[in-house]
Parts: sequence; C-alpha cells; structure tokens
Amino acid sequence: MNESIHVAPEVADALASGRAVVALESTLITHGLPHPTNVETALAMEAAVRESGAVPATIAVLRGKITVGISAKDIERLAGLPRDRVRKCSRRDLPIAAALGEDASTTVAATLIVAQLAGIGIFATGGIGGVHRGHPFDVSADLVELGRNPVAVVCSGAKAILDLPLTVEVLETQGVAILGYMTSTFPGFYARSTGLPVDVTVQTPEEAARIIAAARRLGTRQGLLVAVPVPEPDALPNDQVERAVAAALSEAESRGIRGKAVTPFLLERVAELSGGTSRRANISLLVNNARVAGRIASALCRMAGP
Ligand code: PSU
Ligand code: MN
Repeated sequence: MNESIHVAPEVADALASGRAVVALESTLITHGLPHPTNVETALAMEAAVRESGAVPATIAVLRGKITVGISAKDIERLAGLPRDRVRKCSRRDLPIAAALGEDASTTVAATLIVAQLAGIGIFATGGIGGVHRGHPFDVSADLVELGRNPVAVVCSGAKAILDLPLTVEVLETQGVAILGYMTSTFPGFYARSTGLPVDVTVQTPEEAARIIAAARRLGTRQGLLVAVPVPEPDALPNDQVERAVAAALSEAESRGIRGKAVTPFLLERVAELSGGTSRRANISLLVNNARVAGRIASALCRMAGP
C-alpha cells in the first residue's frame, strides 16, 4: 500500500476481506453545498452506502494526511471550514496540501487517484466536471483522471453548468464508457435527461457489475461512468435549468470568475436563482447515487464469490 495514504481500519478490513467498499468525495462538502446541508448530505450518503451493504470511504486530506474513510467528526470539521480558505484538491494540488499539512477536500479527479491507489473500484458523486461552456480549453481534470484510473464512477452525468455535448465527446476520447442506469440517455444532473445517447443501458446493479468486472478482467486502465438520473420527484425541467444556468454563467463572466472557483460559484448562483429547487435535486441525486453505488459494489462482491 502507498505510504502516503492512510486508510481507516474499517475500510482496510473490508478491503482485505473482499467486502464491498464505495469511495465518496469531499469537495461537495467544502465547496458544493452550504453548511449544514453539506454535513447532513455527506452523512446521508454514507448511510445510503451502508444500507446497500457496502462500507463508505469518504476521502479527504486531514492535516496533510491523505485519508480514505474519514470520520463523522472529520466530515463536520471540513464542512465548517470557510470555503475560500480550504484547498479544493485536484491531481496537481494533492502534494501541496500534503506537504503543507492542510485540511483539504478532494475533487472527483483527486478522489479517483486516491481510490485507485487504495484498491477501491467504485465511487459515487453528484456530477463530474467537464468542458466549460464557451471555454473549450477549460476542461475539468475529472475527465482526464477518468481516462487514467480504473474506477467506476456513479453520477448523474456532468454538472448542468457545463457544455454537455462536448463533455461526452471528451469522455469518448478518454475511452470512458457511459452506462445509462435505467435510462437510454445521458442524465442532465438537475434534469433527468440531456437527450444525448449513452453507450449501453443497464437495468440492474448486476448488469452494471458485469460490465465493470469485464473491464477489470481486460485490465485496460480507464474508468467508466454509471449515469443515474436524479429521482423523478426532485428533478427539474430542462428549460428551468437552462434559464438559471444562462443567468449564472453571464454573471460569472462579468465578474471575471476563473479557474477552480467557477464551478462552486455557478452551483451557488443556480441554487439562488432556482429558489433552492436545484439544491434539493442535487442532494437527492447525491444520496441516490451513493445507494446505487453500494448496490453495484455489493453485486460485484457476490459475483466474485466468498
Ligand atoms: N458533484 C456535486 N457537487 C460538487 C461536485 C460534484 O454534486 O461540488 C464537485 C466534484 O468534486 C467535482 C468538482 O470534481 O465539483 C468539479 O470541479 P471543476 O469543475 O473545477 O473540475
Ligand atoms: Mn476548470
């Protein structure tokens, strides 16, 4: 095991005995949701993973230690840190946070790297990063790491603030298959569908697990996406999402928001502009994705046998 990574005893035991484990990221705690919704949602995601028979492993950097399976206390501590003072770690930031002894969160990109190093093959989040609208060279490192790390990411597509057709193109370039979970179209994060096609539709956790197992046997190094639409009762209509996203984007442009600040700013503004309905959708899809990831991880363990 990589010496720079600390794995909590419960997670280490589960991995050693071949039990199901699901990785969870921490940027949604520090930058994706406001306090105390962030704590509640992170804990609800862990509970959903447990209910589906798997062990949750929320990943973050704690006082410089890259940790797999942080405690509820640590989740609360991270959640209470001021957003502008906590580092949102992508691949490039991990060594900085580690060397400076910081408390920091991990994005999808960094969580993929750490999960892979720890031997965890399933990971749940809300929406991955992607290609930004009007900025085709602002491409989230999430897409690059998906191409490099053999981990299945359960998500509701990419965040609606992005250029989704271009994001799907880059996923194709990176060799990342999209499995539509009970859907034949790529989900639109707050909305159930973008109308873009997926590579294959799966109807059950077992069907998803079979494809993930085949990828592992083949030994190709890329990840794949299991794309799960937001639960129907909390979904927003596409036109409502588009109106809020367009307004938030033009504000970000005029305020000159750049780099890693773009996504947190847009999520926050869309939530305000939608009267909180986008946030409700975001929480709902996060918890649902954690549940689905737990079921797929459990199905993979059953396939592997005792
Ligand atoms: N999913 C959510 N909320 C979030 C994120 C995902 O529902 O805040 C985070 C993930 O950590 C993802 C990051 O990696 O947003 C994308 O940031 P960027 O666009 O700067 O790569
Ligand atoms: Mn970016």
